[in-house]
Amino acid sequence: MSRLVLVLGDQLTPGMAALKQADKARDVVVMAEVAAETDCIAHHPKKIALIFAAMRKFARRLAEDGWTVRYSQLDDTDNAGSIPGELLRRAEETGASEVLATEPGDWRLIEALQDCPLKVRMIEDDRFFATHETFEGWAEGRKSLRMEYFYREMRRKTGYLMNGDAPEGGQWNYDSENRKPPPDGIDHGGAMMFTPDETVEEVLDLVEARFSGNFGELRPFAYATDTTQARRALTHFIKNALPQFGDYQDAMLRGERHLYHSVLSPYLNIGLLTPREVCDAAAQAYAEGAAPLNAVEGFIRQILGWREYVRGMYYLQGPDYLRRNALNHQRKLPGFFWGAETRMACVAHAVDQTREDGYAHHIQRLMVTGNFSLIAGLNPQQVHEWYLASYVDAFDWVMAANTIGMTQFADGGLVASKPYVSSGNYIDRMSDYCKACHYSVKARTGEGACPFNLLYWHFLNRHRDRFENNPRMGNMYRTWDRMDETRRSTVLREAEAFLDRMSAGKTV
Ligand code: FAD
Ligand code: DLZ
Ligand code: SF4
Repeated sequence: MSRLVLVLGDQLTPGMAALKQADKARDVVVMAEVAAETDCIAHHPKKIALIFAAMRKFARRLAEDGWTVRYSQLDDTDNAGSIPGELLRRAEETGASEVLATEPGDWRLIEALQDCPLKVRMIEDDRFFATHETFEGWAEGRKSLRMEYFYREMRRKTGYLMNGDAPEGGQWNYDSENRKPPPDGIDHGGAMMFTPDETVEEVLDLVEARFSGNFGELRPFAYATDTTQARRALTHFIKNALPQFGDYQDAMLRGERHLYHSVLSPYLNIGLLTPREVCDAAAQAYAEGAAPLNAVEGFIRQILGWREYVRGMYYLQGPDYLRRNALNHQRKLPGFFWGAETRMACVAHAVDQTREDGYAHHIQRLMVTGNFSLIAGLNPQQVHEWYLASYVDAFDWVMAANTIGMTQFADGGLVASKPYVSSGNYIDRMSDYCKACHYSVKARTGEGACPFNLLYWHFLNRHRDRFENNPRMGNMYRTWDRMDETRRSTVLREAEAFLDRMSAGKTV
């Protein structure tokens, strides 16, 4: 009897684990655009378009490759509306009673498949360098689960940038060379973009009709939607941006949406590219002398280190991780995250770019919106949902440790050894935002003082019990304690006033 082979919208890789175990001659591939996935959160329209267009092209590719594919479009009249519903419908049609599924990247969907009345065999997703067993083995018995140690083990395991047992160049990490402020000009036009083809145009019309109320602009749409295009984007990045990736990794510029970042996360996360081919391409550029070590090590660390680590943490920590709120932050997300006016140029710029592209680079996510959310005490679950809804590359498995852990410290310090908080100084050093801001980054208090300056101290003060003995934060508390009493109380009073105005919906 035939079996059903489930391929989800972020599993668009020819050698997916479930496909590997299936029999092309008798099994039936099921792919479905369903309301339960589009509506579980108000996704950015570009994300829905990217996924549907890439799904449709991937289904065609599988069919050309000899697979029997049953594909449901969102507006098909008999669409059952959910992944388990579609599996049941296809099981009735084909007489299949068993499903092969590659493990989804989201506890919600894992649980939905476990509850499905059909027999579902879930197979681990093997597109990653580290299996669940590898990660669990690494984590077992450790007091600290820091990424850096995991990354070193992955370097040894894969051999990337290794000379026998030693790291290439003698160091594991070249970040000290990677914190240059933004350059005056950029000699790179950004990531490769693509003109929509017929399939993409059809999907854009569907998404426009159904999802134009969601936060985010649909057009112009220029993401790659198949592997051929994604590989061109990879080659373009390796040649044009990778050599500078390290130097300006932390920089932010108003006129430069991508700087030297790759914009490959959407393709990696839905399966158009594999992490191995991306790391291979970077390592090869280094071997050929086309990119320096600080750039290639920095880039490979993002994928072999961070990406694998956040995935490992997601499965290791289980579904409850998403509900953590160690700092008990309860403030509601202000309207300017959804596009209402704000006078903070850095936040306005990150949010505008996110609305337009469904993309912002790492430092914008970490040190602008993430940092602001943390120092303002926003509720981490609402913050997580904002990122999940707003980015084309957002999936639960990759976000949880970044939002709940890295940026909001809501896991109490599992991922980050100290909270990623900064005053306006850091943003001023690494960007050109402050030059165009209503607020003054130099002003610590008073009319026009940068809100990051006020909230930074407010955060440290309100969480003193938790952080003052953290060895990496002692200096911050010593600086705070050295300020005179009047200044400290002014900072706290002005920070409170700012938060009150923000929560009352006033333009801040
Ligand atoms: P580059 O800077 O070119 O980096 C190369 C690749 O490394 C990325 O494509 C990505 O696959 C990987 N990578 C880099 N940093 C991380 C990281 N911290 N965690 C996991 N992978 C990483 N990444 C997502 O893929 N999806 C998300 O939903 C997401 N949400 C985030 C939310 C917050 C609050 C923060 C701080 C980070 C988040 N990241 C997320 C990680 C990172 O910001 C993005 O991967 C990166 O900005 C994608 O752009 P890029 O492809 O140009 O990355
Ligand atoms: C994100 C997404 C969306 C918007 N729509 C679909 C869909 O209609 N069908 C589908 O198979 N997958 C979709 N996805 C991706 C899933 O939500 C994703 O597989 C899970 O969140 C697990 O990562
Ligand atoms: Fe952001 Fe403050 Fe700089 Fe304005 S002055 S851009 S709010 S850091």
